[in-house]
Amino acid sequence: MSKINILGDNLPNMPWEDRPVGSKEVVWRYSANPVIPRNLLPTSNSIFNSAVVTFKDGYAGVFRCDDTNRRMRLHVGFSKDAINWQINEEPLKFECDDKEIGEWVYGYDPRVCFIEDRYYVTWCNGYHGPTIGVAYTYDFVTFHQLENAFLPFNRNGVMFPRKINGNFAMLSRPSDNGHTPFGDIFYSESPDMEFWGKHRHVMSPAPFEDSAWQCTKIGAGPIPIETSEGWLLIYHGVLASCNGFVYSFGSAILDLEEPWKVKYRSGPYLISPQKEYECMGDVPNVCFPCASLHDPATGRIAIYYGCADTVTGLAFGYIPEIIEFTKQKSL
Ligand code: BMA
Repeated sequence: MSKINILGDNLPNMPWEDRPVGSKEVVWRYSANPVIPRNLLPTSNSIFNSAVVTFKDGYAGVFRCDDTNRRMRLHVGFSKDAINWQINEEPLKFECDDKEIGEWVYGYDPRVCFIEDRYYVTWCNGYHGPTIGVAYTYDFVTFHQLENAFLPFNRNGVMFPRKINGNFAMLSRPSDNGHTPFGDIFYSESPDMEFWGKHRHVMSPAPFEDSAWQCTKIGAGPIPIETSEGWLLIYHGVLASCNGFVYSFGSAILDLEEPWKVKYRSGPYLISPQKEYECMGDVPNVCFPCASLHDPATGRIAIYYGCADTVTGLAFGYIPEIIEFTKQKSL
């Protein structure tokens, strides 16, 4: 395997557990999963599909906490080790210059991306149906909400960690106002984080015959990771089974300067719902990744994923191995 260059700051203290002895899995689960229980807050029904990043000398995150009214809310949290989290009991409140945009309806499935000097949050924002909300923060205390990136209906807005072709760049997944039985990943650019255009198609669901776990719809997961092989994208894929949707995740490698061009895409999944906490919960059979941490020096990656729309799990791997797997098993 030739040496792969991975971008990002080194993170020697990131969460980690070695591959279990005898395991041949490319990505393996943390033995202490789930890392965030559903009732971490007195008012939480479930905590899942959440975003974590490095912040100061530790970590911060934006968490999807559905409350016991079953309202979808975002909460800020902090951690020293990225495993044990203190999540604010009060939901996150965005400051917004525009009253109409700033009116809170619901929010879920956040992603957080550090670009240049600040952290951007994107989430599925209720505005006459789901669309992509955008905000930024420097300190995880004050959040400034910007214009919604797209028209409804859209989900899974995931930013790239640097400008591409001089513009901010985002993946998204146009959808419908229900549980969307279709879905392709698209790419868009913006010069100012307000006006989005230059929309390009990235990928469609795979043919059932080739890779059934991703044959109904797909959506970007964590922030893509820049490597000398291209952007490593972890994404979820959905199979419509006779028992409902099944959410797994796999990997793709996108061209560095034209990320709508897919270089490789894994046929087999990396993780599919198999453990009890992934198969049982409010929505059974869901593994839904929204964030990762990585250490370029060792190639380690920790992937945070929602389990059964109820709790949050962690999985580990080595980026060079995931890239090799993606290339070798590409569709
Ligand atoms: C999707 C989103 C996710 C959820 C998944 C499975 O449409 O709503 O938040 O994890 O369905 O219910």
